[in-house]
Amino acid sequence: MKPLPIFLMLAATFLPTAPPNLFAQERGARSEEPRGFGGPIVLNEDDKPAFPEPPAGIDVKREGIPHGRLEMIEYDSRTVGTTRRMQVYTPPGYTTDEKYPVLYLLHGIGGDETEWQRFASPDILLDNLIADGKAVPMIIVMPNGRAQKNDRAEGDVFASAPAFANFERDLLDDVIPTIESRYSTYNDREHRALAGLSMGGGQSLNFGLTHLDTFAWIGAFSAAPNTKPPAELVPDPAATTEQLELLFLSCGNQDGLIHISQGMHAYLKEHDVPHVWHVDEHGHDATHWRNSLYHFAQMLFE
Ligand code: FER
Repeated sequence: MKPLPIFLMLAATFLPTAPPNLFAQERGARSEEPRGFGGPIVLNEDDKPAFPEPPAGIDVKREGIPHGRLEMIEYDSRTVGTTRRMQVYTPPGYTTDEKYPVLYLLHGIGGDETEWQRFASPDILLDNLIADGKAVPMIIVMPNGRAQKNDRAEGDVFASAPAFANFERDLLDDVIPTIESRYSTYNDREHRALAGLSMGGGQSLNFGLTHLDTFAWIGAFSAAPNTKPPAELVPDPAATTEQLELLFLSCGNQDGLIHISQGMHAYLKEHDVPHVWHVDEHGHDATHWRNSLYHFAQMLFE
């Protein structure tokens, strides 16, 4: 038997019941949402919601409103040396007569380019927000953040952590140029957002905060331990503040990884870097990620 990943051993120590099954999500079982891992959880005074709970049905398809389109595309990655896949949402009425901002939306350690689809239906969620005038029409790109030749979420998914770091070059050198050559996009930092869940949240902070020349809008939902130390990501708080349009940090108060987000929040607060700090009542789960996307998307590109 292979040795257990360290986090599973830790989780087994802290959790009263069996560790959450990361792969329950793989089977699309939304009802089996893990309630967080890693622990113990110590909450601080300002670990509070910045937004109310969203109404029910935020990503339920509505008839009688315009719908966007979701497509799977392929691109040649020079970084990985393979043909890779990503999903692209184009908003209702998408036309090459106009230009659109782009949100790059990253998945977690057990997922791939289809994972967001299992947690939230981002396409339907955006259709609904746009119909209600709550979000601007935007393109959403859901790439595969595991930049290695076999990028399937197979075997010990924690062994692929280095590939999540390699994705920085794939994103900057391959994914973004592909999107900007094939779609009608604005190609400047003010019109690019980077956000993700868990491992993808860590990637968004690691890549976004060190490439503010590329992204002005950054979101991390339940950022994972791949997040680099805050002082490394924000060595010059005044310069970061100057460039950022939005830095959005969210986490559930039942998520055993909350110390990662708390550490980032504490550093930003201490150094007066404006950011959204949203702690809700959820865990390391689909509801937290779906709701975070709902709140984050409404703040983008305004
Ligand atoms: C870890 C615990 C969790 C870790 C990554 C994760 C790299 C990611 C979880 C997810 O993406 O859901 O120790 O280390």
